Amino acid sequence: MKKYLMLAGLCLGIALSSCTSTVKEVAQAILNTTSTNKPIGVAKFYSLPDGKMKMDLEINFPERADSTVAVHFHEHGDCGNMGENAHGHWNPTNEVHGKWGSAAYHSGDIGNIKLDNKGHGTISISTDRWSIIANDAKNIIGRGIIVHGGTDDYTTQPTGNSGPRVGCGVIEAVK
Ligand SMILES: [Cu+2]
Ligand SMILES: [Zn+2]
Repeated sequence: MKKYLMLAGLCLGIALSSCTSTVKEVAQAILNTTSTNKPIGVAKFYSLPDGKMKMDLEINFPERADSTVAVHFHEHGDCGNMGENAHGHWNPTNEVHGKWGSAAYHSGDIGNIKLDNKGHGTISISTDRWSIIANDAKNIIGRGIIVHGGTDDYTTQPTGNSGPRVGCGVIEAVK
């Protein structure tokens, strides 16, 4: 009996320790301007205990102070050619472009982010549309993140008419 109790205690201990270590950063993207390759933000991705993933995106882009920028995940993790090499919106579920959380949208349609008078803005999103599992359609590793110089109208296909590609980063695994 005593042995079983000890075993139960041990299992509980393991469960607790795995519980406290589950919210860990698993991926990150450093965003730079496409024109001068200057840092303008960072996206950090976390695995949550419920299997979802969370992104904390922070933008510091003084040149774009008091404006709204649109952010999307694009297909390719290549920021060359002023961000054009990132290609179109990443769309693993074959949906139309749209507003995050609406009836249909691309899995990287983060949408518009308002920047304050210093060019600072943040957004946090938790979703089951992303993973970091190799060969999974939902795998975000290696995708591009594009910051656009205009606003996403959430309607125009397939881009939201979001304007030029002013910032770019690549989602990379954090070991
Ligand atoms: Cu875009
Ligand atoms: Zn889209």
